[in-house]
Formats: sequence, structure tokens, C-alpha cells
Amino acid sequence: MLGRGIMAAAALACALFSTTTARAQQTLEAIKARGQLVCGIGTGVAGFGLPDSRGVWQGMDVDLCRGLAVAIFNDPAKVRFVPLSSSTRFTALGAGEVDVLFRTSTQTMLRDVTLGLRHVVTYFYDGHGFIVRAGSVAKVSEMRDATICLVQGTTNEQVTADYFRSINTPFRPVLFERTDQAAAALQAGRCDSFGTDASQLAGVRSTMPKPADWTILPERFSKEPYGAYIRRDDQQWFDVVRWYTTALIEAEEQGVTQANAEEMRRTSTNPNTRRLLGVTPELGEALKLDRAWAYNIIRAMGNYGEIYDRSWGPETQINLPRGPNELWTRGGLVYALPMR
Ligand SMILES: N[C@@H](CCC(=O)N[C@@H](CS)C(=O)NCC(=O)O)C(=O)O
Repeated sequence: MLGRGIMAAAALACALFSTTTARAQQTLEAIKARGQLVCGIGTGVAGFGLPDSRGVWQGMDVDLCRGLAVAIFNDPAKVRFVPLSSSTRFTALGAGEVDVLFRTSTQTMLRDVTLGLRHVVTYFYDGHGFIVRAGSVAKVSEMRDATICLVQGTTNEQVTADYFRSINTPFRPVLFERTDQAAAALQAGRCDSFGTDASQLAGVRSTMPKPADWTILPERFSKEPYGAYIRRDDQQWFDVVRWYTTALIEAEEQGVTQANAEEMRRTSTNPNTRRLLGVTPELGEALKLDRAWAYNIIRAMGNYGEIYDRSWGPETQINLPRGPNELWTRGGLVYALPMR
């Protein structure tokens, strides 16, 4: 009797496992059937994702979404952007409202292990900082009893609390749902400082009426390595998102650019370049994508450095030096695992 019960339970668990895994494994197929990638982005921060005067989203996270659409459809327009606040982003992904998050999301152990999600490859290295009115304070430790604007659902809440507790100094947090609300409160004098990832502070500062009135203090209080997020147990989609992000970096490492990709594909004798650009088919076949997937991405969006510069480079309002987001060959942390 007991034997039969256990057998039935085992059969049920196995059926459940196979259906959930089967369902989880279907993101890429679902996207292909839908004819469009659905990408979770931020609610609006210059540099990562902000609509321009024509209402077209511009920024690094947005471009990374477009590049992924090229990997699948060879068309950067086959993507729908879903702006998500920090506190709703992971629930929306878990519920299947979006296929992937490229949304200033720090990769942490607890997020990776406890949310039923998975983060995939670091595409941007950042750290927590504070912006203050120019000349108000020189160091964060001077902000005793300060009112600090923070965005709900971010790592920045904990980082700020951890730091002030560590120096035994009281502060008053003021929480907001979105970045623009926190930035407006700062400028309206409702808080003495705004604490978040330094690149986002640079983005926010670049859109202020008088950026020179504001200082991003030099200290950094955490590591905030951003990765794309997907649902757990979807190995095929994990592979696609992982090696897509890596291909952008590999292209820069190999000197393949938006301008020279076509010529490199025709003339390069470097086996790694020939593999990357689909002269030989093995990389595309392994991912069940077109053999020219990486070539198409670089032609449409550029390599990692070109995507970075389009949003943060010297030609932009923000002009954020690459720093840790420089290639490892130039003293940064950006490194592509071997694509072979
Ligand atoms: N990297 C941190 C913070 C990321 C974050 O979401 N920052 C806020 C600003 S403080 C945000 O919403 N940024 C994107 C947006 O508003 O578009 C995290 O993963 O929790």
C-alpha cells in the first residue's frame, strides 16, 4: 500500500517537474512565436534608459535589449520595452510579464538564490554613492541626522543603512518608488542627499537644470555589478542571454566594430573572429540562433565599447569615464569568457 503511495507521489513530482521545466525552458520559443522580445527596463534614468524628445527610449540598458532582439530576429525594432520600478521589477519577471531584465539590477547572492530568478554575466560595474548640494559636505560621515532620499526595492537602502550604522551615525531615510521622484525631492530641498549607484547619480545630475550646483561625493560604499535577470530553470535562455552579452565584449576585445564588421567577416584570418562573425557555424548552432547572430548584433548596435560610449561617452551630456567598465586589457574589469 505504502509502496504504491510513494510511487504515485514520485510520478506526480516528476510530472510537475517536467511541466515546470518544460514551461520554463520555453522563453526563447515563446519569443520567436510572439515575434517580439519583451524587455524590462527602468522608469527613467539618463544613461541607462530615458525617452528622448521624440519619446524614443535611449540608453545602455535599452540598447542591450535591442541587441538581444537582433540576436533572435536580426531586427532591433522587434522589442517592447516595459518600464518597471525597482520594487516591481523582479515580480514582473517572475510572473512572465517580461522575458528579461536589463535594468540597473545588481547581482547579489540572495537575489540569485531566493527569488526563483537568475542573473546572467556582469555588463556594468558600479558602486553606491551620494549626491549633495555643492559645498554642503565633503564627506558622507559629516551627514549626521541628514535626510537621505532613497528608492524602494533597491540595494541602496541596505547599503546606506549599513554604512551609517557602521559609523554609529543617525540619518533619516525618505523612500520613493521612482528615481525621478527622489531627484525632484532632492532639488526641492526635501532631502539633503540622494543615495544610489554612482552612474545613476551621474545620469540624474546631467538632467538637472544646474548640474554644477550638485556634487557626487567621491566615496563608494558597495559593489553594484549589474547583470541581466531571467527566470530560473531556463537553461536555453540563460545560454542565449549569457553569450549574447559576452559576444559584445568579445567583439571589442577583437577590435570588431559596427564599421569594420563586414570587412572583418570577409577578410579576417583570426579563427576567433571567424567564429564570432559566423564564418564558421558552430557558435550559432550551439545557441539555435542564426550563424550570423553576433555579426548582425555588432552591425546593428556596435560592440560593448560602442554601446557604452553611445550612452556615457565623451559626446554625451554625462561623459562618464569607463573606469571599471573598461576592458581588462586596458585596466578595467570587462572580460569575455572564451567563445570557442
Ligand atoms: N543597482 C541597485 C539600484 C538600481 C535601481 O533600481 N536604482 C533606481 C534608482 S535609485 C532605479 O530605479 N533606477 C532605474 C530607473 O529609475 O530607471 C539595485 O539593483 O537595487
